Parts: sequence; C-alpha cells; structure tokens
Amino acid sequence: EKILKEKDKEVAQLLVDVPKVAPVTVKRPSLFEKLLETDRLQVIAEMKRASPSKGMIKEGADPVAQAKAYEKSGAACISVLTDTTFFKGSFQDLSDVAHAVETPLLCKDFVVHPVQIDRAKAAGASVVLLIVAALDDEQLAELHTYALSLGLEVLVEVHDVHELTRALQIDATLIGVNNRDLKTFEVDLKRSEEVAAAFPFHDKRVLISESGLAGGKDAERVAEVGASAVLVGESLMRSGSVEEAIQA
Ligand code: IGP
Repeated sequence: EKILKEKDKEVAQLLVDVPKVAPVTVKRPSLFEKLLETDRLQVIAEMKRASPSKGMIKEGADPVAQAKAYEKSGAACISVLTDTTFFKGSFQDLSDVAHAVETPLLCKDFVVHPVQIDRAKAAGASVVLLIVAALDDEQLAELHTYALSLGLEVLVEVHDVHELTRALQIDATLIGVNNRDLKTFEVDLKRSEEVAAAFPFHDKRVLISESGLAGGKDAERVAEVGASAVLVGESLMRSGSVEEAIQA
C-alpha cells in the first residue's frame, strides 16, 4: 500500500514532465517466443541496486556494465528496476541499459497508470510487468491491453492460484510467480510449485519463477515443476561472477 501511494504521486509527476530525449527504438526478440522454444531453463537477470527487504544490495552499481555482463553470460532477458523510492532504480538506468544490450528488456516497476507504460517503452523496454495483487480486474485488463497495443510484451505477476485465475482471465501468456510475499517479504519456493500445479502449460503459456532463487538447486526445483525461466536479482548482483551464478 505504501508503494502504491508513492506511485500515485510519481504518476502525477510523470504526467506533467514529458521526456525531452528521443525514445529508444532498438528492436528486440520476443521473450515469450524465446521461452516457448527452448527446453532449457532460462535466466532473466535483474539490475537491482536495493530493495525494501534487503536495503542496499550493491552501492554504486553500474547498470550498463552489469547488463553487458548478464548478456554475455547468456541471460535470456535483462530486467531493470525503475522504481526510485524503494529500489533506487530509474528510467535513466533502463534507457542506459537499452542502448547497451540487444536482449529482451523488462521494465520492473509497480505499474498503476498507462503513462508508466509509455515511459517504459520510450526508455527502450520490450516487456513490462503488471502485478495482479496491485491492480483491480479492470485496471489489470486495461493496462494489459494498452501495453500490448504498443507492441510490448507483458509479464503478469501472481502469488497464488487465485491470482493465476485472474491472470488467465485476461489471457496472459507470460506469467510469473513471485516467491516473495509482498507484505511480509518472506520467500517460499512452494509458491512456484503451487501455481505450477494449476498452470495450463498445454495452451502456449509460459511460467517464470521469480525471487529468492540463490543457485542451481533452487533453479532445478522450479524447473522440475515446469518453469521456463527464473528471474534473479539479488544473488546475481552480489555474486562476483555473473557467469558462475547463471550457469549454476
Ligand atoms: C528478483 P531476487 O530475490 O532474486 O532479488 O528477486 C525479482 O524477482 C524481484 O526483484 C521482484 C520485484 C517484483 C521487484 C519480483 N517482483 C515486483 C519489484 C516489484
């Protein structure tokens, strides 16, 4: 709730200050197609300076160097936190990264208004996140349709089977299950297992397991239940070698 209140203020600001720089127009491959095609677990690697649960993760992180290292080590997609208040990210980080890599690019934020989707696209994102828990059915449907109409892909984030049902109601095809509870910050990979058990894998939908994954064992566990990819932030930001962490 605290985050959403902050977002309303930010949206009001975004609506008045129109970006002066030209939008980034790099063409990127489809994340959905990529995940549908491969049978090996893929990694979505996240640029994350800080978080409300962990505080500062990497002081003075260089988003371009970080993203290039992720790309070089085979990340299927790069995620950039753009929220400033809680995650110390920015749309500037996103556009810096957009100029530096060719992978699909996910704008990680708490989207509550179309203007944020406009900004994500202008900064070079090819995928935006919509968090089911933060939106009512109408907002979810509208923002989803709006993002698709701009040619963006949408990662719809759920926490449980009920939210999965809501994601399927809008016909989401790229669905992430967040292992972290947004209120208590507690991580439990059981969330991935529970959502996977109810997931309609047969009709061209892909499942991504997000948060709290710290190595090969965790990755194996979610791959086993059918996840096509893992979304990893903190452990990649902390590990000296991106290569090692990604291959683990
Ligand atoms: C990454 P982790 O535990 O590997 O750093 O998590 C990512 O899943 C997490 O940053 C995240 C997130 C979000 C952040 C998932 N959903 C929604 C902000 C908003």
